[in-house]
Amino acid sequence: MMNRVSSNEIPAPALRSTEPSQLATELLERLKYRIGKDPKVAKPHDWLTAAILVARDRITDKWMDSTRRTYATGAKRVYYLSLEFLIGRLMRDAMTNIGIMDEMREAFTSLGVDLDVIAELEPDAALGNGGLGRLAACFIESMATTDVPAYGYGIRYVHGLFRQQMADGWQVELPETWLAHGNPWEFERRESSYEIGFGGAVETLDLGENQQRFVWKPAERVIATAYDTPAVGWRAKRVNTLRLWAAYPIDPILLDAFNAGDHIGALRESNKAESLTRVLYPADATPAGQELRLRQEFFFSSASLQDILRRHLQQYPDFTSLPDAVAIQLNDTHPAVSVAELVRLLTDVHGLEFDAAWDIARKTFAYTNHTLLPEALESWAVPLFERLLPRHMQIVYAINAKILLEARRDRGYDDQRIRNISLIEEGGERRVRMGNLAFVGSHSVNGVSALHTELMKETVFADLHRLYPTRINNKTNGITPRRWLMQCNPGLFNLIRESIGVAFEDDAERLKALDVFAGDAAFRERFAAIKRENKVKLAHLVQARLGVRLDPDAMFDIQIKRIHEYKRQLLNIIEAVALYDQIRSRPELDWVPRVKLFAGKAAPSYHNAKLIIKLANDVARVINNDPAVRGLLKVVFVPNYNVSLAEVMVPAADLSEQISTAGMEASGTGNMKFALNGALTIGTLDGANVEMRDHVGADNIVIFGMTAGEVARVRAEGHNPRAIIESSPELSQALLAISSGVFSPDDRDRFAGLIDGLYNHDWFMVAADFDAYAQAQRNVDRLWNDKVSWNTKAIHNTARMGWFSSDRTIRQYATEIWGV
Ligand code: B1N
Repeated sequence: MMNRVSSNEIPAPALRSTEPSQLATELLERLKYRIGKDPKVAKPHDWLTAAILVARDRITDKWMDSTRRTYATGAKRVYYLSLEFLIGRLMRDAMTNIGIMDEMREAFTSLGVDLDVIAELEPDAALGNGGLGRLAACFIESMATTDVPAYGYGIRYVHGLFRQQMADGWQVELPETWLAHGNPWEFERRESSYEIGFGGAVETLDLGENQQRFVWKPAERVIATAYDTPAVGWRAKRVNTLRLWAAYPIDPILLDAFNAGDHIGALRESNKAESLTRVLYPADATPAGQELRLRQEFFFSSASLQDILRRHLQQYPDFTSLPDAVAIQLNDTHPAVSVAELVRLLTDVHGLEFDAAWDIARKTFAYTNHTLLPEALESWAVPLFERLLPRHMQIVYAINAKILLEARRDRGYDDQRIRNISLIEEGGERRVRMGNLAFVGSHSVNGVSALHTELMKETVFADLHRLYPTRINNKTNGITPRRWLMQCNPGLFNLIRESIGVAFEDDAERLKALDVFAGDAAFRERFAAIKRENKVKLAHLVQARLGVRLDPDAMFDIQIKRIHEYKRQLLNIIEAVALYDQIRSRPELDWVPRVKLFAGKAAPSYHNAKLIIKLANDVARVINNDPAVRGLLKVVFVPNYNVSLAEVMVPAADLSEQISTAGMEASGTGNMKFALNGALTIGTLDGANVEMRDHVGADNIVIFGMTAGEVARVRAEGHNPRAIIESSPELSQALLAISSGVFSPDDRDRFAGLIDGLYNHDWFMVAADFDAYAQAQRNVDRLWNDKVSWNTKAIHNTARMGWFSSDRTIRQYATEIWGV
């Protein structure tokens, strides 16, 4: 009757006070009753666990509210299927979003503990490689923020992305163990478990009248068990669920074998099952073509779909309503086998006709493409696919027959076009093309920047685009401004608040109001002072980790991302060498002091990428120890790049390097993080850089180099990189120095092969773009010397980057693809 909380009930968190004294009480309570420790003997990790439990409990009531609200309103649910979620730390994010950050810090102070020290102990959840996984993490946060009822589905890898160590300048990979101290964020859901099959055979049951039923009898089965993590949005409007699957054996131990004395054999099945979700494949924009990868993809796709269908049947009588109640977004082709699995579940398990199931699938799925690199487009050898997923192979053939018939009969496609759109790559080894499967099985296919989307239409999907001309659409990537401004750059965040008020906290495009402050000298000074403080912080980190002293008044020029030839870290390093030459030969000139910082991981099997890391370290050693450069140039490679390191490096950048070969970086999202935090970009007209130029204005970004069209033309017509190199004395000299062993006296030929590649084919246009890049860098130097102008441009960048909020991206997905 009385709608009031009685005194012996636990008040809902909204009603619970956020007074530091109340939070301190809760911390002590968690410490005692959940961890079993007295504050006197509590270790820092115990305090971390207590802090997370206090935050998590406050989130949990909101979480249940959100779930109830979704049921009650019958709202459409969005499922984001992704093999990667590169989350990083969660505690600061969660506390900021529920609005208890400052109070928590005070509560900890009252207990004699420093929250900032404790927060550093939280391991990064590194369940992703790079941009694709980080985008999924930003989307999870933005879907909660924009009140979209959503679930993220992925894999609970025991080992996330490897830890990178340097041994004599070479990358060494070490296992990452984020679960070593347990994971207080997650809830294990034993009741949400599904069987996942592999291999075996398909039985055909003849039902008469030309009717057949197919029953897949898998040879192997494992159990998928759910682990849920709450995902809280800004101001805790909504809390969604990130559901990650772990694999377990059906029989944890084979008792017969054990009793017969075969103690190892008794655990073989168990080990095999658990190895499925043990480790994240460390390949970024490259295929990880092993069988275990296909097993991971099918495992999490099948578990997620079974979960989605079960939930649907709790609320609806059958599956005809599925496309109205459910939207499933495929994050790249990694979950594309879902298309066949949904058709199988609907027909073989739930008894629908093939055509009805196919129609439902197409209306339910949407697919995001993240790369055009031909070597990165996933495909599976037919014999492997057939052996592991025999029923899905049949379904792929059935879909293919349908599509090819339509194309040939209704649209007059010739043999060449038929070959291009087929789900099966013929000629040589036959392979299942996962991109084509995802394309035909979806009602929407999107790219991640305007340029990338246009190139999708012109290249890999040209013939499918002609067949389905309205299917391809663009959704330019975004980043969450909570993590990438509010949390990582509190100095700038507070200055902005003080200047334009708090409206931008709920609508990043309101940052525009900052634009006029670019003309205010006092504001510029404060903006610059905050940048300098962030640089001091990074300098401390570099000093502590590498023993290299950095001058915070030098320009911090930063390139951080996965190491890949197309991203052209090599171009940046060669330019550093050329600059080094110039400083040494003309020391009397007025050189701008610069620190070139690099960080990023290489795929363990990517030879050239690892060599590029070694080159960066070799060049750094020589330059940093040469008294002739008088500290005017420093080069630093910071090991073990991850989300938490990015949170320190991004706010400290003056210059952001976004220099991929035009046409090759689908979008980039690091580019957005830097510009939002007031760095100027030096970049090519690639990915989202193009749209960033449109938003910040051509005067506030430094663009150089060949366009995507020019790159395509040169590649088609062939070019002569040797002639280009020989006509550029600066470039020739730098390449000669590197290839002749100036930076590798212990192994003079170490880089000869790498440099030969530039002379002989220069696929990534490093030589072709060098002069334009070097010239652009000297323009950057000139801008730097005019501090008023530099700071003005930096402020314009921050003010005009609001559009790149992932809230905007998610709203576009919601209205234009998901219909929510
Ligand atoms: O996805 C990001 C984009 O901003 C980047 O430009 C793009 O390179 C990145 C296989 C990938 N594309 N493809 C991958 C990752 C892991 C893997 O196993 C491919 N990552 C991207 C977000 O749209």
